[in-house]
Amino acid sequence: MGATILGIGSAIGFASGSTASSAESETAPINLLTTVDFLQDEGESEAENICLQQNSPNLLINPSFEGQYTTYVPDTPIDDCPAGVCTTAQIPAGWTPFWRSHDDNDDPWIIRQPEYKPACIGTTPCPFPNRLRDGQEALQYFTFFSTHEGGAMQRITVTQGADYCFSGWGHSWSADDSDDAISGPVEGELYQKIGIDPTGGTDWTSTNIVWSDADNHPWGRIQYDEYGLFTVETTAESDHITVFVYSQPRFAMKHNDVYWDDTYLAQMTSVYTTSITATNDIIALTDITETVQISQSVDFSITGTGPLEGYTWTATITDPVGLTNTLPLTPTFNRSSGGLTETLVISVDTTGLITGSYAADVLITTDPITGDTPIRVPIRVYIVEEVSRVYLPLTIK
Ligand SMILES: [Ca+2]
Ligand SMILES: [Ca+2]
Repeated sequence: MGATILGIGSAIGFASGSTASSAESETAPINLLTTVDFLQDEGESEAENICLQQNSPNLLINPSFEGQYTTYVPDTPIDDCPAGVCTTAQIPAGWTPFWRSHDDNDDPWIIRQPEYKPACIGTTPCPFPNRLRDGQEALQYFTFFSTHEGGAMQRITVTQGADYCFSGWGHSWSADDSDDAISGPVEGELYQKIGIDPTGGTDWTSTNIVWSDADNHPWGRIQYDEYGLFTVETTAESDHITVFVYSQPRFAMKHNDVYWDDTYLAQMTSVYTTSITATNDIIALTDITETVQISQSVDFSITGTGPLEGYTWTATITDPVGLTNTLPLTPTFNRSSGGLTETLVISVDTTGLITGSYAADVLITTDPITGDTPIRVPIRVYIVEEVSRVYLPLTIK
């Protein structure tokens, strides 16, 4: 009398599903200001600020450049600041200024140390309301009849491997006249950008830094006279990251003034959704004298928005849930881990098994974890003395 195997197996195909776009790189309409003979990007609207859509607290200290501004005292003395005190750099709490020092071999108007100050000069209401976006102060720095390369930075503790989004609002006033407080008609081609060093370094010249607006110009984009949104995203490669606001004008102007306000650093929420449809149905019926590879396609899909590169899964065998009087089963995998398009095939070898109920669960864990994972796939094998019933669907691959 030959024993009969009623078997269940599973094969899991990982489909990439809809791989939604990552960072929106939509370019806002180009407008020509009537007073400035230069094209500029209006920037994204607040509604498009992806950092605000992450359900994350703002991780920055003093993100709106508020409160008392104090004299910058570098940790190690620098030549630009006699006696180690930078009296012309008045800085809000939480932020550290940076700039390229003047090279004495250059003309005197080339790359000077900017002066830093509160845009509203500590006065409420702000006497220059167009320079304020949020709260009661904004960061202002400028060079007079000269150019600069500089900005401010902040280093923050984060979770290594998580994605972060940094946004900030900025604009500038670049003009060779003081007839009004708007840029042009002669202007200095003043660029702005923001960045993240995913390694947590504080060298603002580091090539590790991921910059916004890099597709426009290495120095960023021009954002004259009214606040525009700058955003950048990256994955933390350390337990710290450093954020930067940056500017550089090409030409010396009487006014090369830069304003920053209302920044936000968010840990980006995983917006993947995963789903798996596995069945407990018996899918094969065979005699023990036949050696069969029992498998079943199980649909596993990942959908949603967000960066999907680097998404991986790992499969492990674990004890079954909710069963008693079963014997342990040891399924085998074609691979125990993989990426989006790599298929997991679970196989069960029934050779030599005596009659009885066998069970194991396979746990599939994804990285990053999504809302529906880990996923538990039950594997059940019943070996009986003889065939008494046939279950459908019958699928043998
Ligand atoms: Ca502010
Ligand atoms: Ca002007």
